[in-house]
Amino acid sequence: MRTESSPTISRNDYQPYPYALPRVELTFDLDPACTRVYSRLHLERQSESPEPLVLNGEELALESVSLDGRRLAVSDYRLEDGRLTLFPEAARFVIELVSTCRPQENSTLMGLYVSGDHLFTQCEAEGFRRITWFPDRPDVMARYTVRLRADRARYPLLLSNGNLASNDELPDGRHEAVWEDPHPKPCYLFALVAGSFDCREQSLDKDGGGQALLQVYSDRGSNSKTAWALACLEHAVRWDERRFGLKLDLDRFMIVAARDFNMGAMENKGLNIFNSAYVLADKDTATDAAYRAIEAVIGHEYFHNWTGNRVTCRDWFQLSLKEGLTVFRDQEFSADMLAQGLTGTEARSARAVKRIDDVSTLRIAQFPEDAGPMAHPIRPESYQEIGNFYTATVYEKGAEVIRMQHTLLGEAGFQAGMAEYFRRHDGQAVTCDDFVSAMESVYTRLHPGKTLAVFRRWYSQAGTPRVTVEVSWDPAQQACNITLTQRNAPAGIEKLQDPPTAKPPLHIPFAIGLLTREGKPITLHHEGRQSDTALLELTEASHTWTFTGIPESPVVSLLRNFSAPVIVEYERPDTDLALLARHDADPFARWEAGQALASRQLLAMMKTGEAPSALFIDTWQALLLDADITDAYRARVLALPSDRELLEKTTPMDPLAAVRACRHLQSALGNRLTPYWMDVYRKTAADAQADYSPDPASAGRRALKNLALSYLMAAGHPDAAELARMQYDVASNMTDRMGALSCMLRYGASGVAIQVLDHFYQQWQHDPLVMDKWFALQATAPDATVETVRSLMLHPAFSLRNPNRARSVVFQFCMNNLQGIHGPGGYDYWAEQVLALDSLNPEIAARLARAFDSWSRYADAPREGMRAALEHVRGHAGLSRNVSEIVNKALK
Ligand code: 0A1
Ligand code: ZN
Repeated sequence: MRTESSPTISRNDYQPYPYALPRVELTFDLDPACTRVYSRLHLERQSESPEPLVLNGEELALESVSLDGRRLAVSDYRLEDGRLTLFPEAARFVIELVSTCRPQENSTLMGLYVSGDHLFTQCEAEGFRRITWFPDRPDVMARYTVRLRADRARYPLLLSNGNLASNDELPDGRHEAVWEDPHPKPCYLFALVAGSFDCREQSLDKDGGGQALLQVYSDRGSNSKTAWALACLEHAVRWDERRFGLKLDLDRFMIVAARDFNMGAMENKGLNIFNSAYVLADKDTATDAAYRAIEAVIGHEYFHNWTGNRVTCRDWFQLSLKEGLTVFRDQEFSADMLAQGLTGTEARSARAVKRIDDVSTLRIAQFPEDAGPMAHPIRPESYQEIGNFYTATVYEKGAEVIRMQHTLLGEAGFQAGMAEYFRRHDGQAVTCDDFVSAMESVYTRLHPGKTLAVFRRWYSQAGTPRVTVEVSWDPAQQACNITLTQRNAPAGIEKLQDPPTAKPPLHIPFAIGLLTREGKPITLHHEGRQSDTALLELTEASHTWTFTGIPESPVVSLLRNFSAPVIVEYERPDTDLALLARHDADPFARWEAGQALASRQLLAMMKTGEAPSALFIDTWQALLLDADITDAYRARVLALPSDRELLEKTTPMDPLAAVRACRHLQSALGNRLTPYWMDVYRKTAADAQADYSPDPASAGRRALKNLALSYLMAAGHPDAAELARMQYDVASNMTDRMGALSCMLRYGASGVAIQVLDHFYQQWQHDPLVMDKWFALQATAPDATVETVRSLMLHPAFSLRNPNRARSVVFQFCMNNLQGIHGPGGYDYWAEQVLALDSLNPEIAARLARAFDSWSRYADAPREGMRAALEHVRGHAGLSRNVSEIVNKALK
């Protein structure tokens, strides 16, 4: 729907729906041009006296409405602004509706749409109203019976949620499948799929008895690429049984891969629909990172079956109830999969690799959001378009808020809290507060007198807290005092309030450790426990803790395992960071110290062109030579902060200087440590020809090899280009092929890169997911300009209608190519693409519109350029509600 000024919806305006809807019967006459939907809604009034019945609908043609079998006249109901209002008198009644929609014309990919030769649905958040008139809100839960009719030759497979009750022939070459879902659900979890697919399946013994059928459906001809997905699904089922005690409650669990999909995947009850990028993999087409991402997304959607589906959200302000919790669960699943079979330090560093990746994502995607015009608490207070609130804050910061509860309660306490949550709320639509109350009941039992009252503020306060640290050591007392002080500055629109809202302190679990000057851990006595790590609970503006029995002035290891989503401010010498980077027993904090040291080098380079210090080079050398760390972890600690991370640390933001500094430091490190990189490269490359396996150890080896190659290439080592070319030529898998090719594009001679790109194209042009990589490599190449991406968009394989393709070119250039987007014509290109996408797919357009959220933090020239581009988009007539909310907030 297009509107100039959209209404703002507020959390506090929530009103329960006045009707219960125990049963829904839907019949679909499926046809891509025009699908007819017959709907029977069994309604029961919840109040004493008559209430209007309001149903939502969008882009539908209404053919008839009946109430208890009596057809209504147009004067019996009201139809306006996407709302159909009826005035029933009875307390229980049945409404019958007939309406049509047009899947073929639906480029938004919300509701019922066509992708290739298939029909798919996407209903979260408010897509069901594009299928039929309905109370489209998550707190109305119903049992569904769904009858699907379609041409058998074109749509041999007809799927919906639940169990298949029958599948019969109809006249005229049509057939009909009837699906019954025994679980009541909100309509956002409804799904249907029609088409011709390959299927890979296996049956699984359910915990507690019985069997379940697990199925993965994909485009014809792609069955050889679904083995990993099915294996991941089985791992996810087993993991949820083992770690959370949560069992599969279905006889059949289906995953279907779609080429055209707005997001990663969707947790529809028993019938998950996935972006094919998170299903299809084989060694020739998918990288190690893609394998891990598939595992994470399959886990995520499967875990929603309990956290989201069995217990769902009362309203969309509670989105983080299901998303934050489910991201936390998928992060833990991935970490456990990485650490499988390992013990001790190795297991801890395997888990740390996942933690490092998650925290990097948080810092790149969520911290800027919290500092920008779209800042919102993990439970937003208001929105114009809910589609704009599937954000890093709701998802990733939401997961951090769940993780802090896990840290405060411990694994056993957290699991007890989860059990209590399901005991109280299974089958209900609830709030974030309900979740915290369940956790609090356990927390208070474990810690009499303590509550989560202060902790709850994480749900209502936006912004990233800053925690300042002061440390002193008292030689006479052999005591170390640590003071933590938190600052919660106004965020987003709060800044505009006069006076800005004062924000009370949060409950921050802050894990620390102390090391001797030789890098040995010091045992801490804290709250009756002895450990190398102490968990400080900061609940006031400032607090001081004293540790006794500390024989020397220690080096402090701060925010271990990133125990809270905060920014730490602490002045300390480089030598302390170097010591921590070499010796901290907490693998996350150890990585963090190295990154902090590298960031200082980069910032100094940006300011004064200073060369890297000997201390820094020595530290990297020590990390290269440390025999006790794994390849995967080594690849993380030796990598430099990205240009985007660096940019976030500078004021005003100077993108080109950030790019230059990163490149310069990488080449300096490559040069100074050449023999070591070469040694690492040769050792890790030795088994490149071994059979490919995506297991963590092999993937870690490949990550380290490709990192070594990038340092050698950056340094311009005389053999590097040849090594890259050879790696490309002999690669037995896509990780090595992409590693080599991206190095060539980034650091190599452009002639060679063009040749290899062409070879890559000839080899893979038939595979859309690989072609996405081919497009993305070019859109992110350092020398890519607006002309480069414009010509990529003229390629016959390019289409703005396919979100993956749009992401691989337009988004990659606008969001991941600092030189390109801030170069000539970049901002105009962005505005043009936002508008072009907005006329097709507002959800996707609004995501691109957010590329300039941080415009006001840039130096003068880029700032004014971005502002002008935002103004241009805002001035466009007929902007979608999605994009209009984003650009209006950006320009406030
Ligand atoms: N619930 C899904 C995310 C999702 C949201 C909206 C979509 O359509 C626009 C699709 C998926 C998840 O968290 O995986
Ligand atoms: Zn989710």
